[in-house]
Amino acid sequence: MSKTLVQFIIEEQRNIPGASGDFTGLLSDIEIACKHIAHQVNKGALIGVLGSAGSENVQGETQKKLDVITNEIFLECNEWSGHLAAMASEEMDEIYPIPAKYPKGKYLLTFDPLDGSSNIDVNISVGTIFSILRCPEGVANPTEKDFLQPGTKQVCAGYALYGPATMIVLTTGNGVNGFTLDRDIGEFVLTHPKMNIPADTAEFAINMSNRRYWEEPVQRYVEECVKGKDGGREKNFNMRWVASMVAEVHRILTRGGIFMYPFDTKDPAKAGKLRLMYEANPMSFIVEQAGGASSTGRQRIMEVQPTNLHQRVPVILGSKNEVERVVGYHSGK
Ligand code: AHM
Ligand code: MG
Repeated sequence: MSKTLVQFIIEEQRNIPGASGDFTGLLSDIEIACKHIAHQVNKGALIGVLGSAGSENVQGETQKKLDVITNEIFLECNEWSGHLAAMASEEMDEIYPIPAKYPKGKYLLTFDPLDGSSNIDVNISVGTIFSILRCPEGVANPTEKDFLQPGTKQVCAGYALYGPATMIVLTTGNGVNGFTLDRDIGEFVLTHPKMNIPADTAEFAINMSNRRYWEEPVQRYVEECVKGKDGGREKNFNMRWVASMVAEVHRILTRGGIFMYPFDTKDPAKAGKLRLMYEANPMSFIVEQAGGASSTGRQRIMEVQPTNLHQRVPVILGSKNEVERVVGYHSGK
């Protein structure tokens, strides 16, 4: 019989002295939330959940109905069990302390409940991204500053991909494993053990419509990829852009590639598009654990000291040798 996600985590936790079972319980709640979200995404128009909610999130982005619904699902599935001290979401202005009627736990959870939601109405893959941090020692009522830990402090990071199959891919700092939802038994089962990103690739992903706003190092790198063998590279490159980061990272984990949402001057007030706490850090942890690399172009993403819950960062991640090349261009090589 195939190993289920919960069985996998229980077995992994047995190797950690003093593990209390809290973490296993938390992951099991997250898994249930992802099953609920998969159901909503899967039913789509049949249950009237597509389209705009008519509201904006803290980032000034129009929320889809499913952004709001999936955020509620994540809160509801994770607030009651006593494993968390607080949560923070891309879709909420402030952190969400665990309500007083529930016991509090030792972990903090950050999440983007429905990443790539601009794709939802056109029936293209979307995902959920999450990251687990420890609540600082002695803090009973965490505030925003308790969340501002660099990515290197993450205990676990994962994503759910709602594609042709629904998957959860996660790391606890001991490699990356992928689980596929078997709808016949209602469980995620281990289908992609020890995922590994090849160091070399001939595939890049970037939103080319932003080209005129990029900095010179990214201009140079992409120009070289486009020219391929005619421009000094040893191979020709292919390009993909799904506009769903989860689908993009999953492709890279499966067959390699480089993904970039770099700094651009389109809106100089923003350091990038993607959010450090909900997107960049968890994806960087996963990518590094699979043998890839992740950088802003100037710094390892997981070493960025967060200063704000909703801050944005440039993201360049994927196959190690290509990421290192782009980083090299940023340092003038
Ligand atoms: P979202 O969290 O509002 O969905 O935004 C994040 C998404 C990523 O999944 C994707 O890589 C990027 O935005 C696509 O941006 P663009 O539409 O500029 O190509
Ligand atoms: Mg997002």
